[in-house]
Amino acid sequence: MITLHEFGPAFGLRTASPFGLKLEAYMHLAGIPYRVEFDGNPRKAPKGKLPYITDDDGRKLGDSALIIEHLIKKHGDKLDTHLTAAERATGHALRRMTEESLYFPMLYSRWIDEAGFAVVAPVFFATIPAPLRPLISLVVRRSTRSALMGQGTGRHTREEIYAMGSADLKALSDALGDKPFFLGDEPTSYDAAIYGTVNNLLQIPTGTPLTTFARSLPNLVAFCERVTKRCFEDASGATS
Ligand SMILES: N[C@@H](CCC(=O)N[C@@H](CS)C(=O)NCC(=O)O)C(=O)O
Repeated sequence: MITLHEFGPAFGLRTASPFGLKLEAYMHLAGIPYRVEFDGNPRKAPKGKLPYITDDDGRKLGDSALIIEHLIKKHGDKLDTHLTAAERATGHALRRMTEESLYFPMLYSRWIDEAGFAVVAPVFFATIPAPLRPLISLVVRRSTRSALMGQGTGRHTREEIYAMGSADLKALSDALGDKPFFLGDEPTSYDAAIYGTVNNLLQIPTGTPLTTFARSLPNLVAFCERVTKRCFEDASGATS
């Protein structure tokens, strides 16, 4: 069975990582069995980032998009075969916007914004011995700040960063409209990807303008509830 290595649960999320949650949703929707091993250290991962998988044959694979490509080759394409080329293009653009644009304001809201960090740090660092927490906070925040500077988002003001993230959220909400899923009545791999990031944003009460704006978009909130229900709740309503 596949082992998914990802950051641990927090704030009611199965994993506080957008890309781990995306893979969990994808494998649930595609009916691919897996087990989870929680890991807090990306340095052991094949690409230095979490999540990664260890497949049945012991092979380790990093990057959620490459992992899904691998799963499709191995298990068949369970979610997207009915989509037209134009629908795939739309899904691709929305997924890229979510993962390569919206993700960075979300990262900023957790790690750099003092308001967000005050909420996440006690939970994310709960298992780290108290005397080590200040040092770990410093190291993680410094590396996140440097990643955000390199990518570009970190060069903007707080207001600009949240305006950019909110514009992405508004575009997602408008693209979804009143459909149950982004490309119609049934969930696709693109829904799994968008869900991973948006639900991470919605569930963590950072109190930042980005989270507040996300929570003001009823169709995106309902979309995430729908995917959670479809993937992780049994008939009694209990969450697995
Ligand atoms: N493109 C990768 C992104 C993975 C990623 O950014 N993971 C973050 C956590 S959400 C990480 O491991 N960060 C730790 C680091 O960069 O050191 C994917 O789709 O899996």
